[in-house]
Amino acid sequence: QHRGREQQRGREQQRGREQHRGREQHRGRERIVLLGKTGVGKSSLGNTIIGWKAFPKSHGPNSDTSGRVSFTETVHGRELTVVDCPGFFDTDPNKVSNDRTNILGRTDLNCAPGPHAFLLLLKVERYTPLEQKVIELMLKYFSDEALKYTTIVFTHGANLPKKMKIEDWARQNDALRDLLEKCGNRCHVFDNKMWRNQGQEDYRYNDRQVQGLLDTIDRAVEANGGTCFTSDLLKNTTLWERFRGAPVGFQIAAFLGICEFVTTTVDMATAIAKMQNPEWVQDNLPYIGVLTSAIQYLRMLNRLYKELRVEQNRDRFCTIL
Ligand SMILES: Nc1nc2c(ncn2[C@@H]2O[C@H](COP(=O)(O)OP(=O)(O)O)[C@@H](O)[C@H]2O)c(=O)[nH]1
Ligand SMILES: [Mg+2]
Repeated sequence: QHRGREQQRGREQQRGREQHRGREQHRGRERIVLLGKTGVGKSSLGNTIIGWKAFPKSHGPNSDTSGRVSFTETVHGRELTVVDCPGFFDTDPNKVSNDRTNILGRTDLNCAPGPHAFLLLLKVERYTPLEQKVIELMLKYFSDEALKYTTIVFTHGANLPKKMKIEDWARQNDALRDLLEKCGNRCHVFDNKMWRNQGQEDYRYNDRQVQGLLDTIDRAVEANGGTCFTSDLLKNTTLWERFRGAPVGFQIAAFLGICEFVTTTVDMATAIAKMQNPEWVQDNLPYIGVLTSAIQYLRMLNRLYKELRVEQNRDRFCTIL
């Protein structure tokens, strides 16, 4: 019995050490990506987090892409790399591909092998249908996997009614509530201008919110098995697993591609057989007939698919994270 207890204690110690080591590993360096419309306060939040004016403020409504995009600083005992992604979510859907190279380029360069957290920035303001549209757009961009790493951060916290917590404020709006739930209800509020100094309330003080935010990120990273986010392409999955995880449209297209290959081959085989041995073709006409109908059917499917693709290109939304 005594030995049993010893073994149990040994196991617990081992588990504790492993957990500790896991935490240490990602505490070593956390990579955070800031996302949101121009003017929402990304650069300001970056500065609030790292504690000095590193990121330049944007002037005017045009998205600014100049200036350094990442800074590394020790904050509350963690080494943080904060990456600013200017101009994301400002643009119309037609520019999605530009944004895509923009964000993936930046996160790849500064965030290898991947970020630990996406901070999706929104303002505390009245939500008009236009803002709701932006939220819908954000949800379109983010895969479920990326949402597991996402925390919503509200800026302009001074607009938050007195004594109200940000969660309660956000839940009043359907689109925000939906977004919040998809992000595991992770959300924080800052006011990059007004909450710089400790006030009467801890809640309305940026430094406290930074601490809370970093804890939230830690918890999310832990829940995600201590790993950072990597896009599906980087994951070590078999071709079959990838195919199974692909959108249905892709699966159908791939299937039709294989069909097209088979139909061409059967067409060719029949033509060769006709040349080499017309009698054999005559004898097997019923079978060849069945094959030919099947081919025609597949061709029709393929035509349908091509039309579908034109339709798809018209609306070029895609999940990019
Ligand atoms: N009152 C207030 N102003 C803010 C806040 N965050 C940013 N700003 C201001 O909003 C403007 C745009 O901020 P910036 O950080 O450059 O936005 P970015 O384009 O998302 O990087 C600047 O004039 C900031 O001073 C905030 O929380 N409260
Ligand atoms: Mg900026």
